[in-house]
Amino acid sequence: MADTPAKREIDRVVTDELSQKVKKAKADDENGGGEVGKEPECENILREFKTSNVLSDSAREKNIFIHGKLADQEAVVILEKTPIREDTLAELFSGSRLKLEMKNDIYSTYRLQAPPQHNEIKTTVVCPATEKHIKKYQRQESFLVEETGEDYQSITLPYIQKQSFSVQWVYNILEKKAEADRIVYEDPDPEVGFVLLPDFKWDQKQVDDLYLIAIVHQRDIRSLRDLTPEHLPLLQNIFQKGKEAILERYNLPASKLRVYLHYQPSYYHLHVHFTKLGYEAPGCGVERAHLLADVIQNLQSDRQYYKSRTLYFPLRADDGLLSEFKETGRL
Ligand code: M7G
Repeated sequence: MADTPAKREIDRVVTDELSQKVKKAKADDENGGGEVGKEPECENILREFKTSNVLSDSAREKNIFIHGKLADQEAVVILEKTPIREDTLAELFSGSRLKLEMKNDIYSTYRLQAPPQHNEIKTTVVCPATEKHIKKYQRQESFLVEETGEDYQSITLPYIQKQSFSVQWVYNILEKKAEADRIVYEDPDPEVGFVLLPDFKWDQKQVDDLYLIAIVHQRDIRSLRDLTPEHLPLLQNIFQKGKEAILERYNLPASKLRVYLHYQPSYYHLHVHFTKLGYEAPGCGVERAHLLADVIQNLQSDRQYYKSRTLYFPLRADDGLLSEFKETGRL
């Protein structure tokens, strides 16, 4: 990809936008207080965005995934309407314009035009986006795959060694080259240490959809399949300190958290998801999420658990790994 001034500007703005968000003050209750509108304004790089096609959208989730071009580079833009927060209601009621749609007896419907600060759309930009990113966000049928320990060695491992997403963004976080001001907690120990920070799916405006990830400092653990009892101190450390940090920062006790790993993950550098219980985060279903508490117990009771057990996971219709499973007659 040519390193043009336009590309450098997009890289700079995208990186800044992802990393410059002001560190959120401790939320004072479960609904989340927090700072709003303190992010620095930046140039509107999306003015130049040229839509190619809509990859998927959802009226219920109020989001849309768009494929297009930004300064001649492939890009994916994700737009998502954010939840209405209780602490904004007073301003919303007093500061909005109201247009009557219809009135009938005791019923009336309106279109409320909120003041700009209460009318934000969470926007994620992936640029330059690879073919794999475009596929990741495209609506697709899924198929459940059954992977034995041998299948992992002979099919999955060779595939992910040549085909997986870059984890440069992970290294940027670990090396404080990006998102350093968003870190909620860090244990710098090279063996059992990790960085805990908001997942970029979470706008941090309300605790109701809390989503953080703990990224381990060790760089050679790809996924669940690499875990052995030697990793128990690491996993227990993430579990314990992650829960403490979330209680401290967001006033959310462990009994309100869903702490899990994905199999298959999108990014093969071990990380743990912390989401609020009750929030249906994408990928929290039983076919993909493995509770960290279960992972720890499984390794305690069987050293070979994740080497030998058959694991099940969904793959999308156009996933290259699915083709490999089909070609070897495993599906
Ligand atoms: P995963 O289980 O590998 O895959 O999780 P998934 O994306 O299919 O769930 C990786 C997690 O990292 C996801 O929850 C992503 O939303 C999150 N994530 C991905 N990127 C590229 C970033 C990033 O640049 N910054 C942050 N903070 N989170 C990210």
